[in-house]
Amino acid sequence: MNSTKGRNVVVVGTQWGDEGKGKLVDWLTESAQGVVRFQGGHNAGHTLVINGVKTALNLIPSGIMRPGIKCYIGNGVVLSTEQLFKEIDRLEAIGVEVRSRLRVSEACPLILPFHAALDAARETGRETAGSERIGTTGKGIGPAYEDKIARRALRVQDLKHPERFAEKLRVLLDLHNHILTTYLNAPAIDFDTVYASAMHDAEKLKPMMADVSRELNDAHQAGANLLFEGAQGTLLDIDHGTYPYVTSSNCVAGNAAAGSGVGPGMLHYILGITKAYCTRVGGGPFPTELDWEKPGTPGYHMSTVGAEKGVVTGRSRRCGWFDAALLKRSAQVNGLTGLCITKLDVLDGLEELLLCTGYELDGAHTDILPMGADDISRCKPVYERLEGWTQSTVGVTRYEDLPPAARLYLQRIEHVTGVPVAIISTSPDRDHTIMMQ
Ligand code: 2SA
Ligand code: MG
Repeated sequence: MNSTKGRNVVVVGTQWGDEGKGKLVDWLTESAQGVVRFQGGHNAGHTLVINGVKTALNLIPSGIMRPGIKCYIGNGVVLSTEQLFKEIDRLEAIGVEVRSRLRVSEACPLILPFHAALDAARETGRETAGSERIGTTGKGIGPAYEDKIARRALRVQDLKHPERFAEKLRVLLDLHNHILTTYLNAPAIDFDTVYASAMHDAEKLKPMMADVSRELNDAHQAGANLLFEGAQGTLLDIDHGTYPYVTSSNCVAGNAAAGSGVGPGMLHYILGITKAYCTRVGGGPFPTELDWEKPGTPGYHMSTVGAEKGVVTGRSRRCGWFDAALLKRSAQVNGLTGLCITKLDVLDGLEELLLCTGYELDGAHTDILPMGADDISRCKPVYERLEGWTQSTVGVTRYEDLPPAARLYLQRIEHVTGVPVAIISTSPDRDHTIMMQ
């Protein structure tokens, strides 16, 4: 996949996030020299387990856990310097050197305290108006991207110029304080506090500020293997997801190029990280959702055995059967080269497995997830029944050692989605991974 020089891999989530991208990026980093984040922000929660020790990352690329690997935060990421330094301190406290290895694009839009305030107030506003909450992480991601698109955002490069920063901040804060106090019934944010804290972080960030686009292109020219680490998942993509129940960035593979400043020709292998069942945190339609709160049910099994809790917010994730028709959409919009099936071991012990191969929508059959929440919420899944397996698959590292029913399950996924399974993960541990030939 990336063992040849100059071969770059994009790792994307194919469902609603939390497919296990962090583990795979860390694992693939063995044959890479650089890891790049290209969208999202500290709403991401990437968990890695190395020698039994668990580390959760939000903003910093998962490659940081391997000594010597360069890590890049591309222009497509919305950056909170406050969160970045919290994460750096946390990592440095456990002996991981970050500052000398991390490069942050000067073009990243900043997440500032009023973004989180707007995020929270908008969610409350939706509820008050009788709409369902989006179920955001409350980190200010959406409002920060709104400022970027409206061409008024403060960016990392503005931190180098205190006067320019103050001027732009004043305008932005006036606008948002007006919205907060007039329409959202929330208190105003104080200019001096935001400014002082940004200027304090600016000094610490300066040595890491970089022209990431240029550095990535140079590294590629020099023969480096790069890994592009997606956050969230395809069905949370602002265009291709279950709109409006989505995040505010493009999570699909194509954005690895735009969100980091490289050409699409530099993306050689698109690896779709896919959980062996489905989960979703936050609101929005989920055709194969099960009752995951009732003990003794398959949904409860997935929720408890899979420890399905949000890394950032601690919210319970909703659980359901594998949706191959959703995967078909994902394969299409990402141009997937191969799948990596994660958490297969969570299904151990389930008597029967249901696999969604299409839907009934308004009296007609469709074999691919339609676009947008309104149509998706009317989809009734059509299932194929498969036998489960009783043996444990935890820690299996050879395909031949998987129970025949587990192999059949994987083969059905390949067949229905049309994408080959390249990797199988059988526990959160770095080494519990099957690589297909
Ligand atoms: P936001 O905060 O504006 O990006 O929220 C919009 C939607 O995107 C979903 N979202 C996520 N879904 C899964 N995992 C995410 N990261 C954390 C994790 C989430 C957590 O890894 O567990 O801890 O709750 C993530 N980030 C955003 C979100 O739920 C909304 O549906
Ligand atoms: Mg996560």
